Amino acid sequence: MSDLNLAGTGLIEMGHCPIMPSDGLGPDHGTLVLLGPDEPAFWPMFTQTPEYNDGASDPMDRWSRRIIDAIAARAAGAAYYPFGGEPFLPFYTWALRTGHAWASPIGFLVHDKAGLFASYRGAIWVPENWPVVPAIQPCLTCHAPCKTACPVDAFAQGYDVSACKSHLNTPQGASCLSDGCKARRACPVGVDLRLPAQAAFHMEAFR
Ligand code: B12
Ligand code: SF4
Ligand code: SF4
Repeated sequence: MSDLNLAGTGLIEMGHCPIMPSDGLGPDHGTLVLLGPDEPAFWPMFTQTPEYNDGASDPMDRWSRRIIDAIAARAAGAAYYPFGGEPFLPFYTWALRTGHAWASPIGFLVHDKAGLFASYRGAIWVPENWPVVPAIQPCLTCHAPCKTACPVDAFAQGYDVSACKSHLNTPQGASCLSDGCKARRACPVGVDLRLPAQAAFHMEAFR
């Protein structure tokens, strides 16, 4: 197996999976390496970047393209992104295929290290076949506090996005906005990795 040499990029490998013809990408063989923030070091590093400080829109997506395009060029691979508008690439499905993320009881992905704060900044395609070594799903031995932590029960049936957003716009929703989704925060996996400022940045973008 090769190494993408991610040192100093602010990113880590969140898992990798074989590419499949049904993925609809150019290449039909090789491996997709999913990249995510190297928390908790990521946030203080990101806030020093030109993209965070230039006042233009979508700073994290622009930063992701700059860094991940460079990693792909170095690896003689190709870069793919979860953002950029429809049609979205199937990152959720790819995450499941890595064996390091699963559908949690509330539907969001849970990762073996990042827990419910799993998120992906991009994926790199490399031509080699990297073996997949699955981890053990943490939910198998958990009493699932994620299921009851949402104050408006937004996960009673699927994910009620409008109930969630309405709550975020009330004074009672301040804690979700400033510290991140209470349901995601209830997950014990990766609890030491999370910085409230990073969660607040994403919640503001979501709202
Ligand atoms: C559209 C979208 C949303 C929509 C969901 C609308 C809906 N009900 O479907 C909205 C805007 C509501 C949303 C919200 C959030 N999202 Co979102 N979203 C996406 C996005 C861009 C596209 C999904 C898609 O359509 N894919 C296309 C299909 C073809 O791909 P697929 O993998 O085969 O699709 C599977 C999933 O869509 C899944 N699925 C179906 N319905 C839902 C609903 C939810 C909520 C989830 C998680 C999955 C899911 O089933 C499909 C088949 O397996 C993905 C990125 C991506 N490219 O996939 C992120 C993504 C799923 N979201 C993500 C995140 C981080 C969030 C937020 C937490 C943002 C935030 N605050 O940081 C919020 C949730 C708010 C909260 N309470 O914290 C992460 C995953 C997080 C996780 N742990 O599961 C992703 C992967 C983006 C990333 N860069 O990492 N999101
Ligand atoms: S709180 Fe427990 S059940 Fe819920 S996603 Fe985290 S590990 Fe899984
Ligand atoms: S952000 Fe708050 S209201 Fe929205 S789903 Fe999470 S816990 Fe519920």
